[in-house]
Amino acid sequence: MSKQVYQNILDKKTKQQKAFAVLIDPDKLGGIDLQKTIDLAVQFKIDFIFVGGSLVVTDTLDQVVAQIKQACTIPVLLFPGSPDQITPKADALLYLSLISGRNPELLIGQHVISAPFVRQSGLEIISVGYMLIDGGTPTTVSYISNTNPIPANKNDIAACTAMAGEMLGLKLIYMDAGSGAKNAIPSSMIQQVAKHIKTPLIVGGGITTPEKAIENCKAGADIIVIGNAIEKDPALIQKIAKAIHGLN
Ligand code: 1GP
Repeated sequence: MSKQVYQNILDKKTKQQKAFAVLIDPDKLGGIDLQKTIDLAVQFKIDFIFVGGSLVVTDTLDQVVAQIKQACTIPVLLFPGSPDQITPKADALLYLSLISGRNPELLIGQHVISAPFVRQSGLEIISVGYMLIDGGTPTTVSYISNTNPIPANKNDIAACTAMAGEMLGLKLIYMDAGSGAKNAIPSSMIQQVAKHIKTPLIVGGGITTPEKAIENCKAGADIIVIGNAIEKDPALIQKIAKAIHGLN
């Protein structure tokens, strides 16, 4: 099993290079031009493409990943809302444990059930401490996961949760305000978390401007994930890529 994607993330962090990931939700394809998004991602040298969503109700995952892989060499990471959102066509699987919540199914239960299938997939498995942060409005992921997000002003809880995840051996920490969040994660919280961990830090949810992406990178995010805003305006890929890569 290759370890290329995680090594790539670690190398970027070592070189203090900030990265940009575009999130593609297979359910939203009706509204977006996938090929156009891929072309822009290639043109503006996006670092990663995440594919998934908290409620994938269509069966297009396989097809979407195949189309991306055919069109480019950008690493494709699955960001699954449930164990059935897995295809061996991707490069790696973000193997999420929802450490901000207290729903045992999403901490370990579903992992146990899907373990043989996940291993068999041959995907590079990257364990992730996934932390939901209150983004000011109930999101699909908080509803579906049946968990409470960490309050946006509780920086200490976020930092302790991330530290615990790191000490448990999780390879990445992902702070997410949820797709389409009203409020992105406050920079002070990102700063507090980044100060306490060495693990690469992914930040997403409700980021809609290059300014916010820059602010979050400066606060300590290593990878910025944007989905919703790009679905609405694919041209934003250029502006955000310039902003994030301009820091490197
Ligand atoms: C959601 O972090 C991602 O899980 C991206 O969020 O769709 O709001 O950009 P947006």
